[in-house]
Amino acid sequence: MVAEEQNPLVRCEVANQVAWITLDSPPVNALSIHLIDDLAEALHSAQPPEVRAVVIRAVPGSTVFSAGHDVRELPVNGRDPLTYNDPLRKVIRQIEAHPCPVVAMVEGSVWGGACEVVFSCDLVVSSSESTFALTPSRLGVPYNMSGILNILKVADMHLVKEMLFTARSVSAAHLGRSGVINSVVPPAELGDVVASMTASIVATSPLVNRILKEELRVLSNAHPLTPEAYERIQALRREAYDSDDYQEGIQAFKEKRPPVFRGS
Ligand code: YXS
Repeated sequence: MVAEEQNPLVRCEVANQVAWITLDSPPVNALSIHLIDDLAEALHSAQPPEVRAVVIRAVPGSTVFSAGHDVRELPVNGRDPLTYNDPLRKVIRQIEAHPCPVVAMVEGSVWGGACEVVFSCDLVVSSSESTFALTPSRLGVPYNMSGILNILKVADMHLVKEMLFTARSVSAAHLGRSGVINSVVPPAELGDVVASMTASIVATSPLVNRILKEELRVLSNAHPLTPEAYERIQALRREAYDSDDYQEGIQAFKEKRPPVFRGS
């Protein structure tokens, strides 16, 4: 719930059956529990029939779309940092289950879990000046299975491995050429391109869009996974979040210094 006494970190305005949801948590839209609660509330309020399309954006002119998971809220006591009920996981599932097409309108740089939020939207329109970085290996974080699957749904394996293993920023143009981003446009055209796309969505059947979106979600998640395979991946992830590298990654971030990983 958006608490009355707190300034909501997310705004939602509806016009012409399009819900414009703006992340507004300076300085970097870190995906904190508070921001995600407000984003969840905004998504919950933006429903048919008043709404037929949703846009998630940052404040116009932002240099950072979102810095990803709030590092200050990552556990450092041997607990899995990205479990089913982690706020980031919850809001990504909410975007995937939303009955309307959700468009990510990206300006500024996108980091870590915020890349997955963007990639989990149904369509992505990005400023040509934007960059995207997947940073688990720079923080020592064992990204979770659903998150990795969501990234693999939109990007080829070599691109995913490049982004994960290097933690380097990749340009919107590169992701556009790779089919990860639907449209890469000059910053000045971003608003018009998104408005045109959402107007086309609004003009189609909301019933068919809702059904097709859920059909695509179910089909894209249809992966047979044996209990043994699940347990093996969980054991690997535990090896990471129980490691000194995990502690070092988060401590280095907090101390604003490069991490020194020792692989244990
Ligand atoms: O020092 P103050 O108090 O002013 O705070 C600084 C930063 O510490 C803070 N901040 C964050 N706080 C929590 N969580 C974050 N993710 C985060 N990012 C930044 O914001 C204040 C301004 O940051 P500063 O001075 O660095 O601003 P800048 O404009 O020079 O640089 C902006 C960024 C976003 C390029 C830079 O802050 C940055 O590289 N942030 C970390 C991006 C990142 O690695 N995100 C991944 C988070 S972890 C996550 O999403 C997943 C769990 S995973 O790791 O698996 O991908």
